[in-house]
Amino acid sequence: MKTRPPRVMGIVNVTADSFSDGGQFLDAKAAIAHGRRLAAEGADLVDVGGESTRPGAAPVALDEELRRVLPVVEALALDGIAVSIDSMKPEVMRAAIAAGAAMVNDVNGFRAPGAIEAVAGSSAAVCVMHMKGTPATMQAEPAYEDVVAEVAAFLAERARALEGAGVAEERIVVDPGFGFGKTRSHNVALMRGLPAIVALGYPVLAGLSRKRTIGDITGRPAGERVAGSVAAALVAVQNGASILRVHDVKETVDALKVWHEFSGEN
Ligand code: HH2
Repeated sequence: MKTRPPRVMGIVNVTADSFSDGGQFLDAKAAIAHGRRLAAEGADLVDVGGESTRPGAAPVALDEELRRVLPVVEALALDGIAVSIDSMKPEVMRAAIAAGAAMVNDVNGFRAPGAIEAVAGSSAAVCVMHMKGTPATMQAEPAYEDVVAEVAAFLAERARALEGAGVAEERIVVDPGFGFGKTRSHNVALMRGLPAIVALGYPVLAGLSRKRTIGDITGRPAGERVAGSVAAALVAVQNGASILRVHDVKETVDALKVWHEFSGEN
């Protein structure tokens, strides 16, 4: 049984090419203002990323990623906002923690050399996500025997690796990585099978906001997937998710309030 209401993580993409909001917040000022807006709308934490992970996205050089994210992390953290850094690069993780980030969100599951070491000595929370392949290749016919079992086994192994390096269990969050090397039917299986991920014993983060599967189900382009995304977020909560990573914070927070009141559940 969950004991706390779900948390909402608002997304700030300091990128030129994110799939739903690329280019909108590439400028530090615009990104900081957006992060503040999301916090004011009720985000419990704000996830700052400087490299798009959309299928086929071009990698971003280390210097450029640091230049994009650090001023944003620093300004939001100084405001007292809980900031998560969305990066696969150990150097970015370290610099963001030094700038005040409270969480490191790695879509690569801390598999890069040095990634575990970058977080181990800090007190930052860590989000370990499952991705099959890399953003460049991940949507090229991803295949699983049993997607839920394979994702759960991966997350358990990565969490053990982090704990082995001294990251306390309480600092770890796991995420099945909706859309990262998954077809629509894999995403559906993971959503229905989410309780098996929850059973690993770590809080589960779910990120479905505006993603292609929502578009496939509704027939809507990325800019018109808010209602579909909110519905997905509620199902994720029903299935045990503790943190929802969303672009549309206000709408998600409203939906959670109504859900909470009517269902009597967290
Ligand atoms: N999804 C995206 C990026 N980071 N992190 C976690 N933990 N879980 C997710 O599902 C997740 C994530 C992709 O969404 P977005 O940031 O909007 O797009 P882009 O990668 O194109 O910037």
